[in-house]
Amino acid sequence: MREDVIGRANVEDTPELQSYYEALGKLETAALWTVANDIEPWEPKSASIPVVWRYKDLRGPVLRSIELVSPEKAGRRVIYLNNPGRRGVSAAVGWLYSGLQVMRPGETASAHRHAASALRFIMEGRGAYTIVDGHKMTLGANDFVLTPNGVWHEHGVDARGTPCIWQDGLDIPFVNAMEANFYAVHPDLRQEVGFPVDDMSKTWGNPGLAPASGSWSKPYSPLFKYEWGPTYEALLGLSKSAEGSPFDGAMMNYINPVTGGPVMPTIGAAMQLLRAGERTKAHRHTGSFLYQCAKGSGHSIVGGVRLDWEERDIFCVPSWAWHEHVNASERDDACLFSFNDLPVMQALGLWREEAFGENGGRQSA
Ligand code: 1HN
Repeated sequence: MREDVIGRANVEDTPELQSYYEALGKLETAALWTVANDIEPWEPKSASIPVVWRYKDLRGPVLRSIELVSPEKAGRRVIYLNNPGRRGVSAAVGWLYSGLQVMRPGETASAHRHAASALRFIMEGRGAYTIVDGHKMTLGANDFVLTPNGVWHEHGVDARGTPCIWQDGLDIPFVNAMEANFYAVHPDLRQEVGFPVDDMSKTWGNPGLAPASGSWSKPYSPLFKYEWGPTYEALLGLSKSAEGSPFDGAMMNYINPVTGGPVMPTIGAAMQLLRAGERTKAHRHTGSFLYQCAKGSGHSIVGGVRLDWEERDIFCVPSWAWHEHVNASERDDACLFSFNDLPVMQALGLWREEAFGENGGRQSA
């Protein structure tokens, strides 16, 4: 990028200016032209780096934490994903946090709530449950569950279960950046279960149907849990009956059944199926994505970096990075779970998307 483009800051350093800048600094001020080109880039320049976190490398260390700390002492037993460009804000990509939480049979974590919104995507184990606002839900592999902002929640694993690992996703770096985070521990450390187990799935999780007498006006989805079985069936149906997206294959958004919109005000989520041999076109958009491979294997090219993935691997797509996905198998489909900050981008008028080849086919700067 040329620095001398008209309208861009291009002031040479002189000793006189240096002492002027120092004098301004003493007044807690600075000259805009010294930072203008950085704070006003031509297009988004993500500090996040494309990363793949491989489960075969992470699973051992995550299970090892069981021997080293208890959920009581640690608060929660989580190994979080650190993007090298975002260590300062503990983000896995952009303003999104993620970690792998592990619980042993019989363990519980105390109830709490926070202003940040959270989700879980179950990776392995039997017997996990979560209680969200008095609603208890059983959790199995590839189930997706919400703990929306401000809502009491706690997790555990039945004594007859197996060690369970799930991916947590939160907008905590974003909420911290907004300087709006609150955290509270439940006064009783646990909540009463106030409803039949899995009642929200039975009430709100019926395709094409909504309860005639039910009403829901909270800003998040009443369907707290999205099970893998019906999700995969829906993707298979879509993949056979429609072309889907050239950039994402057969992709379904998890939605709030009341509004048709995203599951939570700040976080959206989706599951996509890449058919055997499918290779998508490249595009880029504002907003950050974290993916987890729920089924199959393949690779994605993100910002010019090839990220190979297989089941349970997690990878990120930073804002405005070109990306495309490839299902390596000629026989089996591959499924990618993802969550993102698109609801924020859209609500704030910051959403932009570009297909590769548009705009003169430029590669990302
Ligand atoms: C949290 O509340 C959970 O509820 C997991 O299990 C991870 C990371 C940062 C802040 C709060 C949980 C979290 C978290």
